Amino acid sequence: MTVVTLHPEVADALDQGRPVVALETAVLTCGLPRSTWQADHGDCPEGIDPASPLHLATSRLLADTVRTAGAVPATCAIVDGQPMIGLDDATLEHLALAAPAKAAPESTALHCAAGTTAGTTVGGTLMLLQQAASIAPPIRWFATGGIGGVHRNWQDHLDVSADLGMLARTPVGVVCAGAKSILDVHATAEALQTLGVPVLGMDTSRMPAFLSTGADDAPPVTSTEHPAAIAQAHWTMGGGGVLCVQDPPVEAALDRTDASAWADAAEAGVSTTGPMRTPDLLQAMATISKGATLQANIAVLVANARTAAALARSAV
Ligand code: PSU
Ligand code: MN
Repeated sequence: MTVVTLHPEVADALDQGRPVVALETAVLTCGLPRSTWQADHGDCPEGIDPASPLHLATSRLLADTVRTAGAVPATCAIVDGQPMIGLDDATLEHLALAAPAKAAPESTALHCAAGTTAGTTVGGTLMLLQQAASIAPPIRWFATGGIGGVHRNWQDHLDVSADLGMLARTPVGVVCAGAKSILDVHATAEALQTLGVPVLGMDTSRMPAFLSTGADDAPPVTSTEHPAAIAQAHWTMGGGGVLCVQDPPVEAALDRTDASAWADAAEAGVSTTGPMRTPDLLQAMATISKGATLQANIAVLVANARTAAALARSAV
């Protein structure tokens, strides 16, 4: 039977009741470029090693951010068929060099059976966390950039991320900047409500738009300063995931009009269906915006990792 491997540092932290934050790796294997930071993208984001491939440098930065914020990073992936929670740097590099693949809820078991290597999506990461909770104290906090959701034009072609279903049934708090702007944000908010996922706004009462702040017509969220207490109550009542949303940091947020024009252009130019749809849309936005979406995406990932660490600390 495939049993998830907990890195000893993560296992010790959980046993001792210290804060742990889970990180996904589909953003590493599929969501970010494999080239180094390019000068024509503008200034290299702070903390990114300009000599390393951007996807690897970002994953390292996220783990460092969690550590600096006082929690233990639990980076998740399927490595040569083995589900792992907590990766050392050599394993992270192995993952970064492997062929791009993502392990989502519908494909995680397939990667395990085939012995392949893949980054876990939000939904895939939640599967690993769920299994880990049967062998160790549960990991309750998890950071990503923007979750998957209901794609635009769902009326013509139904494409809904398996992140949503997995989120609904896994008692973990996911910190994000809403759903990715390449999606139908209103439809995603409705789906979250249908699935019974509380959406808690941190310093915002509107669903953030991933790389820009939530618009006036963005779906309202429950504005709260105490997401950890609400999450705990939700879990005590048998609830599943809780979505904690925050706007991108002010200095990094994209102009809303630009961001929405880039998302529209990406949607119009990408015809991919299936699991590579989201990565292709993100890549198209990065190209069209000459790297501006990459700058913002990295800033959002870092800010969310920091907030998840603060929540994990407040909860222990
Ligand atoms: N957040 C980012 N970039 C990403 C993702 C999240 O800033 O690439 C990934 C997450 O792993 C998320 C996935 O689970 O995109 C959604 O993909 P799909 O729509 O195929 O479910
Ligand atoms: Mn899909």
